[in-house]
Amino acid sequence: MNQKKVSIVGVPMDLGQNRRGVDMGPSAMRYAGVRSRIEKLGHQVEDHGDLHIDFSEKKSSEKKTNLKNLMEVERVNAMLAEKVSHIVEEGSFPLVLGGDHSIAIGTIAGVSKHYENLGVIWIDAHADLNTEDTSPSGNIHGMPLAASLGVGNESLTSLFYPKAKVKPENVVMIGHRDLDQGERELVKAKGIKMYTMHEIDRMGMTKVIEESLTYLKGKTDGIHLSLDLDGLDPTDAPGVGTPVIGGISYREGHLAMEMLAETDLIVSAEFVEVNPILDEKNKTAQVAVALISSLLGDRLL
Ligand code: 6HN
Ligand code: MN
Ligand code: MN
Ligand code: MN
Repeated sequence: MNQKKVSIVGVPMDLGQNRRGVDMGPSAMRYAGVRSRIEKLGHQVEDHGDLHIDFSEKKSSEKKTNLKNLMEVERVNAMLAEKVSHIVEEGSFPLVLGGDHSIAIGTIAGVSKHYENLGVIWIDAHADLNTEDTSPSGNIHGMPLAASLGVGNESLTSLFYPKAKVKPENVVMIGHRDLDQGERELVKAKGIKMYTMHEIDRMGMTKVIEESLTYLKGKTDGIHLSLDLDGLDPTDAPGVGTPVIGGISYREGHLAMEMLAETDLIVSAEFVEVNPILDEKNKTAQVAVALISSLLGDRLL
């Protein structure tokens, strides 16, 4: 893989969901050696540190909505979008460490500003396609993909700039096994390409990634990877707030990252939902760092 400039941004966000501890995700991945692993690959790394989150705002938002902590989630995502956009402008690769998945709204907003047709590969147990009307929880981490497609509350859909950030035909979803009814309907209505665990079981990860890249190649001018660690099986990634059995194995995840690295189409990535309080000896953060390393070109030989 070509040498890159890689810019790390930590987002210790835990207001997009109910379980405390995911705010420590960026520290856990730093502790697991994310920077040195990337530097060993020959890339030049700059760590921008963590964005500031105002945890005191978590009580209730002043805007009348059932979206939990909307104001602070919105504020942090706007800051993140600005930061990520700046990193792209500098010609560096944004690597965002979460934090809960609500931060994908900001990452994608920042990257998509620079791409006419940004592709998104969304690896997750969940679809994150809820809106305030369909959400069973009011948790914004269940909504970032919908928001990026321009569906849902306007504070989220028009963040950073007032337009949908990605087109449904430029999205591929992988690893799903827990969908809410409204999410199923949105996947069908928008015709979004989705490889659930069923397809991974039947086709194997190799074919899933090959097909995904063929699908996105040509019509996209760059691909963002949004990887929720709960996409992996809880035996390999136990430190997540919403685990679902029957997920992607570490080996399959590792293979997927290596195949994405080979294409050189990935322009940005985020690794989210690592929760050290729920983890076993930082295992999930170590898995995340191993996947990051593979995505950025790590090979044995
Ligand atoms: N995640 N679909 C559920 C909800 O509350 O909307 C779970 C979402 C989980 C989101 O893991 O990023
Ligand atoms: Mn998830
Ligand atoms: Mn998610
Ligand atoms: Mn390997």
